[in-house]
Amino acid sequence: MADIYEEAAQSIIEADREAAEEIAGRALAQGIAPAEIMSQGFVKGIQEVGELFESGELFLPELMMSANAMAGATEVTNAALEGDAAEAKGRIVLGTVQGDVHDIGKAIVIAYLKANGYEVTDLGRDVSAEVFLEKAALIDADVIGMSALLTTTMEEQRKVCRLIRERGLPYKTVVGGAPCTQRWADQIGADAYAEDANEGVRKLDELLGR
Ligand code: B1M
Repeated sequence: MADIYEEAAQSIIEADREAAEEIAGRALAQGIAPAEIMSQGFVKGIQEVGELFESGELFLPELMMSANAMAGATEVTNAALEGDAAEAKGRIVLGTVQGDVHDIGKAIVIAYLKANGYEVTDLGRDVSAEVFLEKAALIDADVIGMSALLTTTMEEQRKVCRLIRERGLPYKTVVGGAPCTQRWADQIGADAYAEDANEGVRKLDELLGR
């Protein structure tokens, strides 16, 4: 079993999308849960790539190719997570904040929420505070979810929370992404922080009393 996790991580490090998709499919066929092959395999790979990038051993074009391989693996595992809930547990709009294009983690969170009975509207990436609020109003959302991967773009989460308070809007807020913490969520007045996709589902269940 450990071998396939190692292979998964390696396919991301080698930026081999074809291999990543094949390994994801093989893992699912072997009965490994989508969450398991993601967290024990592919995510380990992209984390290592991030570290290599940070230490200057890897450059942006290579990082982009690894991200592309990661997107391939995510598509395969997310497809296995499609939910068929008869009645939605709640309505969520979720996007990556303005100035930020990191959306791999967001795609995983969305798949988990859908698989667990939530109706999710994906706002995409580089989403401004006003667009979060407009779209939330449009679908009468219960929750606004915001993903931020850069220390510079986290501030956008604060902005959305502030506008909600200033305008007296009814939405709950959940924040996530690598630089975010519970402390940050408390500081900006977000209703919840989720470290990963599983916790995202758990926090929403708690927030909405499900
Ligand atoms: Co970028 N990048 N990147 N990058 N990139 C990071 C974030 C970085 C930490 C890498 C590093 O230096 N070690 C660093 C940020 C440093 C900082 O701010 N402190 C960085 C940088 C600097 C940059 C650029 C500025 C590089 C440049 O241009 N010089 C640039 C910025 C572009 C922009 O956004 N404006 C950039 C670009 C890119 C790519 C486009 C090449 C690519 C993204 C492709 C894409 O997403 N489509 C990329 C990637 C892949 C990364 C790393 C390597 C991996 C991110 C990832 O996908 N992780 C990343 C290093 C790292 O994070 N270790 C890095 C896997 C994913 C499953 O995890 O996204 O954390 P994550 O999501 C998790 C949880 O966080 C949580 O659940 C998810 C699933 O478990 N979660 C939520 C996330 N959102 C949530 C929302 C929720 C709940 C939970 O509810 C609302």
